[in-house]
Amino acid sequence: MNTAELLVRCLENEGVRHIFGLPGEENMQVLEALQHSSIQFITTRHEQGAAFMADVHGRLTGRAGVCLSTLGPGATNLMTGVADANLDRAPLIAITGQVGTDRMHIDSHQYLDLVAMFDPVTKWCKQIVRPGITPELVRKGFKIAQQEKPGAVHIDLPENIAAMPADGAPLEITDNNEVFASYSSLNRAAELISKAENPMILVGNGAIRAEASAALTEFATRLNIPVANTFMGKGVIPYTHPLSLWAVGLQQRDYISCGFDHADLVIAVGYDHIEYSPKRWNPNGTIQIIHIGRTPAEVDSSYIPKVEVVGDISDSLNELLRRADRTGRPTPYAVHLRDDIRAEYYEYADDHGYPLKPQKIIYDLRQVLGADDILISDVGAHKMWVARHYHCDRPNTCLISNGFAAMGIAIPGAVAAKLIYPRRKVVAVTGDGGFMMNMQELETAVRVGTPFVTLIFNDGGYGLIEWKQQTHFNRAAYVRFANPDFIRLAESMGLRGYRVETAAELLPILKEALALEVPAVIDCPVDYRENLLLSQKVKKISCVP
Ligand SMILES: Cc1ncc(C[n+]2csc(CCOP(=O)(O)OP(=O)(O)O)c2C)c(N)n1
Ligand SMILES: [Mg+2]
Repeated sequence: MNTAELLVRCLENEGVRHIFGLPGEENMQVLEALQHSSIQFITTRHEQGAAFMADVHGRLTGRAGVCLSTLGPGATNLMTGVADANLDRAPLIAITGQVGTDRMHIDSHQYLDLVAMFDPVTKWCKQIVRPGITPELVRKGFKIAQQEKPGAVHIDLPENIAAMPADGAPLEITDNNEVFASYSSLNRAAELISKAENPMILVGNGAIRAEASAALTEFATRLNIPVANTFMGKGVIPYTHPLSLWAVGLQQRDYISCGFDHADLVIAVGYDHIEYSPKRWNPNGTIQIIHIGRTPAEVDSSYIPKVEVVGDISDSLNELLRRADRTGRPTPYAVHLRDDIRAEYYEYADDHGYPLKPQKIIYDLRQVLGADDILISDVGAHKMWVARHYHCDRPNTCLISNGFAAMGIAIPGAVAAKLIYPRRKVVAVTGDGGFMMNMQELETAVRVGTPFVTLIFNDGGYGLIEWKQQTHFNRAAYVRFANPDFIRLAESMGLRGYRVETAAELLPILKEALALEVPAVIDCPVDYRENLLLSQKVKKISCVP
């Protein structure tokens, strides 16, 4: 056995079923070892695609997704997806090939110090400097990547070490690091909850990772406290629940801001500042805060919790339920607010405008996707509309990159989602800009047999930036471009392509495309005049007392 083979055994031991990557001379030993393994190697068309696939794999399963590149340019290509996993708190292991240890000290073809390079975009990075340390290094890497808050880990394998004889075996996995909140923190929090006039719950991605949906829904229902969730907290409580105030996170005021205006206590559950700064909802620091999470609160002048309840989230919520009492305390403002938010959602259900309004596209998408189906959003104006208008019944059914927010994640992400859940419908929603960043992975999708639908919001430009430029400068610059014929492009790679010519066509096209056994691309012209109209509308929101 050589080091590469031992590495592969260690990956099998961690339960790895897929590795996403691109071959190179310096990772050939690993590829060779994978031939004798139960792990499926998915060859991608760009290392960035491989990293995004591992990123989404990690986010959907809670177990680290694994990607592989060669040294130098392969590794630099990998970085964006690795950074995305790190800031989106998705467990990921990035493995890179490297020159031999005999030529790192001199000018060497394609050599870059990859451990130094990955340091700022990972939780931990190490080189395998001796064959025998592989089992410890891999176990430690997975442990760090998967523990709260999860993120990316980089392992560098020099080619001469990879080929050396290796002894040893994978280590036993004993990840058992449960943490429970103290009774004193629970008692103090319960007292605040019992006394508050207008409490509100703000849920973030930590609650999704902790699988705390059931406990949270029970907590909110029994105490009658309304719930808003961040983009990455979607589905933590069913959107049909009478206390659900849907998503918060538009970087300007929105209906939900009225909820915060009324609130005297925010119970933040698994909330992560990276998504939506507390300065946005508590600018003066006047709202009392209870922090409930698996890790202590981040420091922020707008986020100074009265109590930090640090431990397993479901356990904390269940314990709080036994201690807090809000009998006979209704939350009338939440009812008005919910009516306003819902009215706006249904306003566009039958809109016939062409190009289609973003609200209408997303309304139709919700009609064709079931509770367990998965939407993966790219980054741009379309993401804002997905976040605001696509509502979920269950966690992890709408994935939005809102920590790193990298364009280009949706298509590779959809490949990973479909590999994990072949029976669920998967839709990648993307802008025309983000589509062109990683559309080469559509060939990967055809080759590995992951039929999903890519829905392009076609506006001929970098819509979100145009929206912001118009808001700040009253004009736009350098944001327009020309697109290829997306249908012919898709067909040339073996996919089906559709172009939406009227608003009424979208629904039947979506249904047809989702029933196919090959991936499909839908080119949907979008009316982004709605972007500025939304900005104007939210400015005028006045909060009814
Ligand atoms: C990799 C990357 N580059 C640049 C940005 C900055 N950025 C955010 S949204 C956006 C425009 C997105 O355009 P498009 O994909 O067409 O989506 P649209 O906004 O038009 O819906 C840009 C350039 C980013 N988030 N990620
Ligand atoms: Mg665009």
